Amino acid sequence: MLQRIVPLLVFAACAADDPATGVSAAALTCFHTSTQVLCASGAPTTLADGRTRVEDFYPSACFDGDADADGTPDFLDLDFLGSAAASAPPPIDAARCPICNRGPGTQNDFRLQIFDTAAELDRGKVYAQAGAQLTIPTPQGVLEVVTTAATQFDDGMPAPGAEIRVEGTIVNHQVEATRLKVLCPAPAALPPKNVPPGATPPQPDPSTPIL
Ligand SMILES: [Ca+2]
Repeated sequence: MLQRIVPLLVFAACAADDPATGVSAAALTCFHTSTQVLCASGAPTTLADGRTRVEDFYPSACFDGDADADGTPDFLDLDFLGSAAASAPPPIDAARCPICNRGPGTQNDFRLQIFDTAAELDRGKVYAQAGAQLTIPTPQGVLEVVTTAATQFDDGMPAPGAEIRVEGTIVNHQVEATRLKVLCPAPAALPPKNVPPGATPPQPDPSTPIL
């Protein structure tokens, strides 16, 4: 019996974080600004600002994995859902990018229903924001959502990194939101000066508009 237990203990010790520091291996370090989410590759210690700097700004700055090594962090990656890596619990790291568990489905679970010109996005993640326009990645491309003076906002305002629910009408290849609910708010926006020069926005694949 002991022989069966020992290998498990060894595995657990390898997979767990260093209890002395709470640090786990991170493929990417991500930064939330008022217009987009940007990520830098590599271990946190290779960043000019260092891990302590990231922890100071958490969750606006956070560490994350990249299970399929496509440059998009797990917390934003639609491909990550359903993968073998997704079924394993993520490493425990105090500065790991937050996971959104509110609303229908699970994080990264993109859900869009279209009936004629009516659109209902049950769950989507805001990648980028330009004024009233929000860019949401989907498995087939990107969805553009635009808010207006008539949009009813529930539970806060959307921003890059937020998980949202939208009801609206398709107008000019965009979903004009009549109602927008924030399932999980975005972290506070970092000033651009706090983002390392090497950080770049994850590129949705494909990146073509779906409407
Ligand atoms: Ca990825």
